[in-house]
Amino acid sequence: MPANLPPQYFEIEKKYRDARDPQEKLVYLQQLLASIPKHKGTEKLQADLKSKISKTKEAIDKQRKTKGGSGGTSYQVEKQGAGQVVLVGLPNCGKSSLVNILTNARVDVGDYPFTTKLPQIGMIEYENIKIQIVDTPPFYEDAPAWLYGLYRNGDILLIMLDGKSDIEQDLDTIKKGLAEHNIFLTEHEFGDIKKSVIIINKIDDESMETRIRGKVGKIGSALPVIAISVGSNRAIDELKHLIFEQLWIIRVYTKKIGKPVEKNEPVVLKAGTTVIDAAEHIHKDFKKNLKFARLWNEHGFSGQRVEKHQVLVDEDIIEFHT
Ligand SMILES: Nc1nc2c(ncn2[C@@H]2O[C@H](COP(=O)(O)OP(=O)(O)OP(=O)(O)O)[C@@H](O)[C@H]2O)c(=O)[nH]1
Ligand SMILES: [Mg+2]
Repeated sequence: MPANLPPQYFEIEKKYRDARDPQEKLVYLQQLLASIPKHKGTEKLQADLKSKISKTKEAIDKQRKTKGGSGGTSYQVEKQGAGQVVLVGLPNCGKSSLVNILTNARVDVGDYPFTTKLPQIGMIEYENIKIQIVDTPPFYEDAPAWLYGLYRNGDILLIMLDGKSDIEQDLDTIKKGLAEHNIFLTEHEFGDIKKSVIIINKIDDESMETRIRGKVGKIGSALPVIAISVGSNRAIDELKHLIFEQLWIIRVYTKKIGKPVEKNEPVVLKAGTTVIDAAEHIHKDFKKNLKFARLWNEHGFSGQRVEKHQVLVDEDIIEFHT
């Protein structure tokens, strides 16, 4: 065994030895390779690890083929509610714990990686609407194609990082892996640009929050970032609000002429929707026959007539006159 291996190497090696699943083993082998200093003294160890990595990849491929081929299994989640948000994160960062705290779903949580094997769904109640959240198996190199399919289908990706780990490196790993599948989090010449929110989990107390502050600034230049703790219930309501904001949706209440408004069942529309678009969304005939509308909101409207191209905002109350 070459000298000068960092203590982290031995911690990962122990996890590698305890791992049963080949996908789990692959993650640890890749972490082991990344953790060793690259110099002459470690060349043999690097070669050994690379050989183990390729053998493990072969074993995973074989396993997939015997289960019906890598393209054979597909897990898609039909959208429900006002929007679909999909979790993306390395093993053990707390994805399933978040789904449990945000929804009534009870998904398995474990202090070992690869607890989640298949997508799981929960509904987040945000004020008077429901937002669908999809818990996913962990992100890793060579993850099955359907996992990327789940990511592509989401209206927003919630990129979750473990605040106790190296968040810059983990975010980099995720971004690179997504980019290899043409999924980009920020402006790019081609491929899907996914709206995303970065969640740094396990920021359990003030001192951790102070420690992480500098890093948050660094990684969050282009994307919204929020530090939370599922374990200590920190910033969970703020996260819900951020998810709602990032979905770019508005809730509009329609009222019958001369009747009071009911606020429990809003119509959910895309931000930027106009009066006429809303009329069409609600009923094709409304659009055809619309003469004008009246609007109420907290920004100065109290039943005034508005034009068809008036842009609606969240919580507008609208009365269609046909
Ligand atoms: N300290 C601390 N631990 C947490 C927090 N959130 C989750 N954990 C713990 O982290 C471990 C992993 O949690 P999971 O929710 O299973 O993580 P996951 O990302 O779903 O894991 P995989 O399904 O394997 O990808 C569990 O032991 C949780 O109790 C947190 O905010 N603080
Ligand atoms: Mg999980």
